[in-house]
Amino acid sequence: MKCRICSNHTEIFISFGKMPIANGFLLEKDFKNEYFFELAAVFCEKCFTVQLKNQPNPKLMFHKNYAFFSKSSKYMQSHFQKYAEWVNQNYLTSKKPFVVEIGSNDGILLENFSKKKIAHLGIEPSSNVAKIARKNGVNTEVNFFDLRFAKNIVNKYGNADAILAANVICHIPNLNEIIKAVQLLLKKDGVFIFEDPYIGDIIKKVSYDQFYDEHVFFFSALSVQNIFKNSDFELIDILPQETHGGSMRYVLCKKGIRKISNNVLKIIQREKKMGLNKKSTFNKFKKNCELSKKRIQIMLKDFKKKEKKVVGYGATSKSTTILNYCKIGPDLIHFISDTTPIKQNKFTPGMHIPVKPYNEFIKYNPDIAFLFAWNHKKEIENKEKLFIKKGGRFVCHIF
Ligand code: DWN
Ligand code: SAH
Repeated sequence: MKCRICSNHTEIFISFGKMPIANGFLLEKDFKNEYFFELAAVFCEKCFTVQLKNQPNPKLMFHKNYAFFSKSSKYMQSHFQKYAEWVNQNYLTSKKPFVVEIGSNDGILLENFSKKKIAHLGIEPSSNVAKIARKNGVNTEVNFFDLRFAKNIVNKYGNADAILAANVICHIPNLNEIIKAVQLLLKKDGVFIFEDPYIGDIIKKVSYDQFYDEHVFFFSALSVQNIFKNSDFELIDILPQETHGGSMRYVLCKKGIRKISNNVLKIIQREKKMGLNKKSTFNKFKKNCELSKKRIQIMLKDFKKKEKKVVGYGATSKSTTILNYCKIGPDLIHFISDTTPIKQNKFTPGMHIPVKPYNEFIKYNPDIAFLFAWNHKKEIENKEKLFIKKGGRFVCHIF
């Protein structure tokens, strides 16, 4: 296929096989109409982006019943509070700043600006999560962010001092158009800041479960520099984040406006050493995914033989890739507990494991919990001290 960024020819380095919509939790009556596509990834040897070969239509993923609510993690709430403070202190210098967020979900980040009475706008296509944001005082427009919509925003609200995004730029396939939209919406001296799961961490940890329908791009500093090469923007800072199993925050502004931090060169050099610009790195990653798959299958079959009570913890989007790639069904994992009401009493996409409310986890008293929400390990282990004390074990494909 052609690279979405530079039109270079690319080839698949890994296929995870047939996959359903990662957040498409469903009822038994809908099993027969379930949607599947091939989840495969390519690496562009020219601009160094990793991307999905096919991505389902965004309307199949982001809609009035979107199943992910950002505020389901306390740790993420504090992360976004700090993110907002950092933006406020470093980048909001005008008298009456205006902050725009792309993919604002339930308002987890923008509520921190709203509380300080700072003018803000969230752009969020999933109306159910947007409704919660509005209820909490976060000004939100229900729409996909694109060039046409950016023009509407400029007309209605004016230009922005800062455009923020977390875990969403990697979701949007027409990224070249998004850059034009950001260019149009931002003030001359404004900043564009986004953070997403980092391909360097994915390679190192073999966290292949970051590959699912919503994540169409996997960025590195090297690829971000190339992606913005032909725009008005330059990369002025890069800040590693612990969130979502290892993320990277990128700060961009119009060329020549601000000083470029030493972090940029440092991280780019580190990435070259890691081989994030080489196809062979991704071929090796594929082999590591296959090994991880075998290990997980052997482990779960062994638990079954020993008649252990095994459940899943956190019906994450990521779990859809693990379950379908490793062919793990309800015979190996009896149910998955999750605190999100819209997921409960439904089945997981593709492998159809029941999803139950959190209190079922406590009632069932399992021997083993597969930690699908491994990125929230610290928060969850803290909450589950009793489970661990009673001999309960968390397992995962990562550790
Ligand atoms: O990029 C994305 C990130 C930001 O969020 C989206 N495309 C979709 C989503 O990915 P995810 O579903 O993999 O995210 P999480 O944050 O790993 O999901 C955690 C899940 O676990 C939620 O459904 C809530 C649940 N949970 C729980 O049951 N008990 C979470 C915690 C912390 C808990 O204690
Ligand atoms: N920023 C939040 C939510 C991430 S999940 C966080 O970090 O927790 C991704 C969100 O982006 C979803 O709420 C989804 O509806 C939204 N989204 C997807 N495509 C979008 C687009 N083109 N424009 C704006 N938001 C989008």
